[in-house]
Amino acid sequence: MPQTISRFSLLLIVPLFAACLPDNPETAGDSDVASSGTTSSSSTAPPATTHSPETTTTTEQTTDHTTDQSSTTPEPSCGDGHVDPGEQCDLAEQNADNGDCTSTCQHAVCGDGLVRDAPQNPGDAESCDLGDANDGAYGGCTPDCTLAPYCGDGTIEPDHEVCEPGASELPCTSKCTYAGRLIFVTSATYDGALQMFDLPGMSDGLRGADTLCRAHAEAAGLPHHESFLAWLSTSDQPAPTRIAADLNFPEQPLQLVDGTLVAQSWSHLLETDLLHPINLTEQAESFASVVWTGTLFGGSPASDCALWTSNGLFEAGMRGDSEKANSQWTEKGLTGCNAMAALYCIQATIDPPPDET
Ligand SMILES: [Ca+2]
Ligand SMILES: [Ca+2]
Ligand SMILES: [Ca+2]
Repeated sequence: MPQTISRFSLLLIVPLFAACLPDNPETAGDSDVASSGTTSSSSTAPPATTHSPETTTTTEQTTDHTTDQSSTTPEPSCGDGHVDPGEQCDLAEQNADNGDCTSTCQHAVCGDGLVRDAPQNPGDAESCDLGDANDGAYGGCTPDCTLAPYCGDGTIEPDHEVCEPGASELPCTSKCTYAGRLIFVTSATYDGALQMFDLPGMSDGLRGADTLCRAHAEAAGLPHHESFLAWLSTSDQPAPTRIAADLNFPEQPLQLVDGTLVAQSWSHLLETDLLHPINLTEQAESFASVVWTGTLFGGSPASDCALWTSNGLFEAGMRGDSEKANSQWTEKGLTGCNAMAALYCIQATIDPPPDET
């Protein structure tokens, strides 16, 4: 009987104990939060934070020490006076692009694009070096690094020069052209009415023709384009007289825009046949054309299409021929003013000629 009681009392105690268990999960939860909070607090503890800067300081000191060691053993380099791998030479401070050893520590050679001076060994010196372009073309450099033909070498290269400074009869410029005035035949043709009514106060077509010449010269980029005058006469204004009034250096030759000589001087233009027909335009293109001149060979006035104001069939004008070097360059014959013809244009102002040497 007593044992039975004791079992019964145990059965009562277990449910009572179990009744207390629902509180345990809450307790465990509080414990986790408290534990987590404790972990966080310990990770931000002052000792760890204090330790980090000490570690960094130690690393910096080590790095400084390593740098000091490397500066005492320099890396091989171009300019240190020793021929190192990848270098053909090294003359230290004497390395130079015009020297025997280049600034990149390579032997100076013809074809490297650098001009070697070689003052100690003139035979090794180069006059030029255009690298891959050492092809001997005019004005350039030969495969041996000597100068190709150029203006100033004393020899006239006909494909590129009409004269050489100091080696020609007439003064020659530094561009190997004569220091002459330009003359061209216009690349366009006009009828005999050359008057421009938008030019105020004009009583004849001469000024209109001059304006056309200047427009052609300017469009072609010719120097002193504003000074060009038309080789054109009226009965009271012969071309030689009105043009000569504006000429500077009249003793200089006349030449086509490519440098070809036409006349040795202004006076020769009036007195003798041309050295070459005036058959190049302002754009240096050949042009075979009749040309309004109103001027006989020698400079006297001829028929002028009513002062170059008429394009009438029954008015007449004197014309020349751009393919002729004899008197027909200006005096080929009369034709009706309704015909089309070009103009000869002469540069009045030229640069001073170079001193003869
Ligand atoms: Ca070196
Ligand atoms: Ca060279
Ligand atoms: Ca030459």
